Amino acid sequence: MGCNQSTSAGSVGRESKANVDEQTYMFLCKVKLLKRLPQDELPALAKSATEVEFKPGQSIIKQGEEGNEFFMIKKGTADVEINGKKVAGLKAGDYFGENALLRNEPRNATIKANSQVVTLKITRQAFSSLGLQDKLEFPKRGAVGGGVAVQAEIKPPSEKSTEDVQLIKQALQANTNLNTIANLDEARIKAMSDVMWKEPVAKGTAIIKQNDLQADYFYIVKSGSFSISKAEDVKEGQSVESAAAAQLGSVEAGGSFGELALLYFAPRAATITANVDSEVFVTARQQFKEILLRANEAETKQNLDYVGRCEVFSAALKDSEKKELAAAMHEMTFSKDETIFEQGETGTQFFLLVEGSVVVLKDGKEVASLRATPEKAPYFGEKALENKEPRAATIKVTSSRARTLWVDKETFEVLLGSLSELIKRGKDGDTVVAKSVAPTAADAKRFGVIKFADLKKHGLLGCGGFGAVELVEETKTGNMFALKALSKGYVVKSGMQASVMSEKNVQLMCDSPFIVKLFETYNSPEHLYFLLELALGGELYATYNKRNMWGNEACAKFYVAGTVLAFEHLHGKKIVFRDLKPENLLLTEEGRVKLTDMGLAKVIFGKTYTTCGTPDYFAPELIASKGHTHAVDWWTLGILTFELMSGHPPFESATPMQIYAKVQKGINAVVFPKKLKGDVETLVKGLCNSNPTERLAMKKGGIQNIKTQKWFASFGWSDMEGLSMKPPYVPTVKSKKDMKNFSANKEDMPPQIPYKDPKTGWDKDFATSA
Ligand code: ISQ
Repeated sequence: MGCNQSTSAGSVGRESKANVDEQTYMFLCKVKLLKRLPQDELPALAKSATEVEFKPGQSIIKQGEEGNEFFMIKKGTADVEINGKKVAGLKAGDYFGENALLRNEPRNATIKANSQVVTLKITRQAFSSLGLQDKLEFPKRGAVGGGVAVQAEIKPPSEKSTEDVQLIKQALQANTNLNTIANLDEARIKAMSDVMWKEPVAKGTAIIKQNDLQADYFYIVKSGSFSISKAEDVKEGQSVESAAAAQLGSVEAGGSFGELALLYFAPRAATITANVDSEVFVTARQQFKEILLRANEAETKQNLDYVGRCEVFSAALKDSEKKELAAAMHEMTFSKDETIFEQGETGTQFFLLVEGSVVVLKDGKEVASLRATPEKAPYFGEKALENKEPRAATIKVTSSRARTLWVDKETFEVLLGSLSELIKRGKDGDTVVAKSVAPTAADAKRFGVIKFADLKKHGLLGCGGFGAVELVEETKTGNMFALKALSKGYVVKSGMQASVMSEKNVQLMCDSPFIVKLFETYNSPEHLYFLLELALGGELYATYNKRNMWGNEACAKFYVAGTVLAFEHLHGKKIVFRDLKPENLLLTEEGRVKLTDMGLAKVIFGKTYTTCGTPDYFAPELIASKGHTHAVDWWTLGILTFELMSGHPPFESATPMQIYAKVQKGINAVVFPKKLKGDVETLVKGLCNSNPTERLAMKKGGIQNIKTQKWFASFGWSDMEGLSMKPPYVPTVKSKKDMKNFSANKEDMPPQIPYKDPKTGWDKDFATSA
């Protein structure tokens, strides 16, 4: 019978022994969190439930208070109140507070009985004394935006009456989601209105289908009406959180839908069907992105102007080269008395001073002073574009603020070639200046040849994303690996061909103890395979959930530091990772951490534009489609730090759009839990600066700015780098075939779609071995 019959602190109401009946068990079967448990665990859990009664008007839980109890309503009704306002009603079969079974977290709503309410209560203590935390399986949070679906068809704009233009304008302004992802000024509204075309939709037509991969359009209803429905619309036993997220209803003339598709490619979240013969105005994602990028063009034009103000560039570079350079230059700002660099340092950056003034100091003596003017952008550090000599002088800011644009030697030479050759050639010369070739997978050091036929499968380690990961043994050597298989049919259907090829190329470039190594790739008629370094300690996300490691500072420091070193390696090769989250960190059997999944990683010089990543970890510039740089990774590091220390990401919300709205408000609007006060808050805020150029590691000092943070004050970075630091947690791994730290759920497996070769040759260079 139940193991916890006493009223625990914080719980109010009259409590009695639970009547462990079929009904309790049936209730538990519907709870989302508990669906992650093996079903045979539920009867024991049902037995631990206690019945608690509440009088009308009594609060069952209170917003802001931390609790360790989960409730299901057996009889009666209750109100859900957020900030004193009723937002929903609950009845028998509904439940709330399931997260309290896992961890302390402030309740996000008050639940108040509005009649005599009988609840069933389960405490965290009961839950964990049954060992259930360990048995829960947590689905990974999926990344979005990776694929490039077949280019959406764009139709010519339709003629629009004054009323149509007005309707479009009002619809765009009224769509709060759209205004979250873009600053819709008059010019952008007009641009969107100009490109939209009209389409009739016959009664009963589903214009958007839930889970549809063809998700490229945004619609405004000109006439008629549409209803919204979701397949997983579970009414009975629905949690408060999912009820709030469902937002089902209808859209009438002047309304709009499908705005998430304007941001990135992701399957549709609901089905939208015409109730009557209707008409819509339509625009495609490509068109929207182009409109947003016009603001970026203005920035590039401004940079081009600055490049033109620099004597050396205006004499040496052709117009096309100046443009290319302007697009690749990054901004860095300094305040008075700061040094931009110091005599004797070795530096790789060349600077243009575009605002403010500086002095040049040699051996402590001022030898020159430089000032940016509308005609002239002084430059310094040009030797860094030639060789890695120590800086010949110190540059110190004398104005209250100085703004610079910088570029490094590698970027410069990959884009344009050697500066001295370009100077020799001059802007009007016609000798060809060779560009240096960016490092590619072809230059990568390989780790020996492993044949597919020599691999023996031992079991499933995981599934999800695009395929399954199996534990395999190279029979000749007894060496163990992880073999990831992707269904070629699914890759093609979801437009992932280019990103899968890039995943392989990028990962082959990596050789770091903090990144899962790629040993071989294979290509079979139905699958592409990645043969990966094995990490039997499990995924960090699952480990944190099972062991409730959230908030453990020693662990967080160790894993965040490992990620910093992984990023140092990647960024050194100009690779931006773009999908940091605890799901993409694995533990080795020793407890060391390794970054995995290069599905969204990419080599970039300058900026890149595809909005992708995992919504909880999206940086503001990704949401605003402004173009992004390596700075997005430092943002995600701040989110990771926050999540590991608190148990949830800072902008967590029920829907992606709600996350984006919070991200746009910024990190300073986030209430930091007590555990995150002080040095860790400073680190998170230094990383999650809304301005990408202001993030720690993007500023002067680079990654060292993170390593020297107070939060890392007593952290042995060289021990960490040298792998001699003792890991704070060592997973149990009994043998080289022990898969107990993994729990693969076959339901998460993506559909295996039969492959029909499109004969484009997209996969011909995939395999490194047969
Ligand atoms: C390495 N070891 C275990 C599991 C894995 C899953 C994905 C990628 C690499 C892995």
